Amino acid sequence: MAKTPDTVLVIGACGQLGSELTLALRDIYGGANVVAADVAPPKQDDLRDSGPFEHVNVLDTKVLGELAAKYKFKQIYHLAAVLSATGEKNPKFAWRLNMEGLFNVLDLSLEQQVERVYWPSSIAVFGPGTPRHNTPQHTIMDPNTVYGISKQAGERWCEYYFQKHGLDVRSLRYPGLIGYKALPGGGTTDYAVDIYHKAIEGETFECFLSEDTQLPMMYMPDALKATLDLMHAPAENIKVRDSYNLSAMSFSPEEIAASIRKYIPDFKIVYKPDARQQIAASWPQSIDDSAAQQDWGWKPAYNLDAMTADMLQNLKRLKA
Ligand code: AKB
Repeated sequence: MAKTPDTVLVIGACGQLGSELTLALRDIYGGANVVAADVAPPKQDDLRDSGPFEHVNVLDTKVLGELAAKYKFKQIYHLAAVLSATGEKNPKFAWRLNMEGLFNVLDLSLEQQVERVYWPSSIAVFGPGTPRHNTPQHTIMDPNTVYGISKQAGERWCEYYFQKHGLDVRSLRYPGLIGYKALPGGGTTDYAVDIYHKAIEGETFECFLSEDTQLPMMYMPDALKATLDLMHAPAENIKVRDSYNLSAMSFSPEEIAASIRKYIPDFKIVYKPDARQQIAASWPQSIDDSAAQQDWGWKPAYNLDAMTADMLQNLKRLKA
């Protein structure tokens, strides 16, 4: 007998990660089986035209319940969150959206017997007391942004729902994510996306971090691969039930600028660090992801120069 395809819900489907992950999931499960949900409709034609969209605020449990009754989801990817820099502007709202949103999804998943849940964590769970180089999977975690605090608490709740209720919830601690299809919003690592856009437009880039601020980063195709590999791994391989460290590359603004100059020699960057500098200074510079390598075979494909070549080529094509 043919297997019924999984129905999948992506909450936060129009964001930087969501818009690409939704398309990748539609390739796997079929467009009609992957419901994109967000507070505003998709801007990208391919996302709008490839499957259903539902207007959803993750704080609205009534709408979430109606949606689950209508589609009978087997998997939920809950990506909606207020990121690090925006969170500092309205900490109470960031806490409410990030925590209450997670509880709503976890409880809905239990009620509706959803088989598998994905929820992203971040390097923001680490703080000034964390070892900054090759940060281990288990170590001191003293986040000092509301975003980081909500991600750390969320990790504990994911593990709790797994231990107490058997809910198969899985998570990755993403570094800064870089892609050409959608812009990020409100993060400390966003500069590493904006810089490519300015370079292509022939403009000088004003960087809000200082030139030597090293941060862990990842190109979007690797982030998609990691997410799907984690979600498709057999449950017995998933040994970490709070969130996996995940790593691909680390670089500073001056290093990404040098990488861009290999293709655009007259590219210019100036440095005007702002409040985001302090957030970046509290985060790790590099991450030890050996648990992800061992448990489900994680291996990134892109380094800085490979990412730069691909980003510039695709942005040139899109802006032509
Ligand atoms: C941010 O900068 O807030 C995010 C993150 C590292 O989680 N990109």
